[in-house]
Parts: sequence; C-alpha cells; structure tokens
Amino acid sequence: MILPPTPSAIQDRPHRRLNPLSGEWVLVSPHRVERPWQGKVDAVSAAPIPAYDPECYLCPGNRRASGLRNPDYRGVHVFDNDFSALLPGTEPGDLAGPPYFRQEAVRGICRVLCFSPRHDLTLSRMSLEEIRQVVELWIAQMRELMRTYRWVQIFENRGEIMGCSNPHPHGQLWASSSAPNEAAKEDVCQRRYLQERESVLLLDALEFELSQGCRVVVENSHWVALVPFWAEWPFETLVLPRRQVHRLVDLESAEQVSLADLLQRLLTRYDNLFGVPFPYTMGWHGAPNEPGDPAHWQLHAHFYPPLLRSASVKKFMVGYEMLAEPQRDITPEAAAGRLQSLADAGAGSFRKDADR
Ligand code: H2U
Ligand code: ZN
Repeated sequence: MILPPTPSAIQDRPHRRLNPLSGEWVLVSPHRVERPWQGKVDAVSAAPIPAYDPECYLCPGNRRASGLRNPDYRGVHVFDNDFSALLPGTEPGDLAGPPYFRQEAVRGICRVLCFSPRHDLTLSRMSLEEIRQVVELWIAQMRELMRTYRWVQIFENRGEIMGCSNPHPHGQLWASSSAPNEAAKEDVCQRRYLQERESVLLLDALEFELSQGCRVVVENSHWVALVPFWAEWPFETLVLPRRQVHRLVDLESAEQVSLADLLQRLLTRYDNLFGVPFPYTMGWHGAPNEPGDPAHWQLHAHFYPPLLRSASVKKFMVGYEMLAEPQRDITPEAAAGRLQSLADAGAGSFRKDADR
C-alpha cells in the first residue's frame, strides 16, 4: 500500500486532495481559517418543540396532504411519499433521440421513514434500542426494494438550514431502476482500485486512518466514524464497518446494535459541536443490485453537515465550488480534532469539552 503524504507537511499551505471514492479533487486552504467573517448569520430557532404536533404530517394519527391518515404507530413507520419523484409504473430504458439530448426513462419508488412517534426527538436523542429499530428498518426496506431496483438511496435530511421544514425525526428512501451519479462514480472508482491494487479502497483507507488516528472521531468494536482525508464539508464524516460488508442487508445483528451505539455517539458529538441539534444530510452507499461480484464495494454512510464556524454560519458551495472544485478552509485534521474533544455520552445534553 502506498501511504498518503503526512498531513503535517502541508497542514498550513494551500493544497488539493483527491477523493478516491468520487475521483474528484478538493482544494484545502488552511491559511484562510482566520479571515474575518462579514457574511450572513442566520438566526438559530430556539422555539421549544412539542412531543406531538397536531399540524405535523408525520405525527401518529394525523392526516397527510394526500388525505390519508397515519396509523397510531408506536415505533417506526413507513409510507409511500405522497409527492414521489419516481414512479413505479414507468418502463425503464433509453429513449430515442440525438446524441446531444440523451434521455432514459426511470422506474422507482419514494418512501418516508418515520424514526419515532415523538415529534420532538432527533436520532441523537433516541435510546439505543430505538436507534437499533431505525437500523433494522433501513435493512428491511433495502432487502425488500433491492429485489426490484438497481439502487436504493436511504437518506436523512435534517434541520431547517438543510431545507427540511419538519423537525419530526424522519428519513427517506428513493429506489430507482438506474444507478444515480454518486453511486455510479463510487462504483467506477472502487472497481478500478480493486483492479489496479487487488485490495479494497475503503479497507485500505480505514487501515491507514486507524494507524494514524488523527481523523478518527468515534469507534467501537464493529464501526469507525472519521473525517475522511478528502472531506469537502467542514465537519463531514464517513461511517465504516471494520470488516468488508457489501450492503446494509449483510450486517449481522451484533453489527446492527453496534451501529446504533456509533450513530448515537457521533450525532451527540455533532450536537455538542455548536450546542444545537446539528443539521446534516446523511445517507447509505452499498453495492448496487447488479449482476457480477461486488468485491470492490465497502458499505459506508456519508454525513454532510453544512455548518462552518458556528450554529448559524452555513457553508455555501458557490462560486469557485460551483465553477471549479470544492474548497475548504479548516483542515479535515483540525475538524476531527474539534469533534474528538467533545463529549459523546448523555445524548442531547450538549455537554462540551470532555475526553473522547
Ligand atoms: P423532508 O425530509 O425534506 O422533510 O421531506 C419529507 C417528505 O415528506 C417530502 O419528500 C413528503 C414530501 O414529499 N410528504 C408526504 O409524503 N406527505 C405529506 O403530507 C407532506 C410531505
Ligand atoms: Zn458513498
């Protein structure tokens, strides 16, 4: 294995790092961290959230936009999205047209996954057993839909700042007959790495991360959460199983319990970072449902939090990022250091500055 450069050699100078999962570069500008901030500061909403909201379309017993009523559910609850972006009836395939206007029909289904009947909770503040049930739900949905669809994107979009207007703890899934861009890039990159090096990209990266330790945020017997060497978002993390696992459905029950523990601890650190329920988009990537050996794939979850330097300063991927390539100021090592210094016990207590 060829080792990446030690971060210390470039820690305070502009440099680019390659994301080997996407094949794309990110520009790191650590010297800009101290630049004065005169941009937008969003007000952080502090209104108390009730345990049940009669206006919420996810709370038990309430009516949704479609007119359908949610059951009086006690644990997790799934329903087909009333405004699905993908539809099951469509016949997938290439559509005729000139080469510069290529299009294909796509078949799919979208669902909303309620994590809890409690309107006021977040994943980070749910009990280990409740989080384990969410893990079990993700796996059950994946098992069902992987029979029909090529890709099942499970994700959670959390927080007003991410455009998620409803605080009720929930995620979504979109399953489709085609593999979307991010899935396709990761498939190509991991396949090429296996072909060229006869080893698995994310297992090699994890081994190196564990030997260095500087970007590791939380670990337990089965899982590791770290700020990847190539992270684009300031406090981005990657959640990886220690052994090779192709898909969520391959997780053993001990690994599912242990994942609940890791998620609770990671999300508590996120909440403690700026003392607010932390906004993020997270989602799972595993081997697509395609013929052939998925030997190049390692299951992982991405957490992409948008916050930059406080609870109210959001990082926008605009300007150079839209036209050239993503850029970050704080290094992944410094971001991991901040997350390492926070408490991960006492979910939701927003305690700061404890030992890892
Ligand atoms: P967010 O995760 O962005 O909050 O989206 C929630 C989803 O819930 C959104 O995709 C769906 C929206 O289409 N929804 C329903 O299915 N029924 C409703 O009554 C309102 C919202
Ligand atoms: Zn991924």
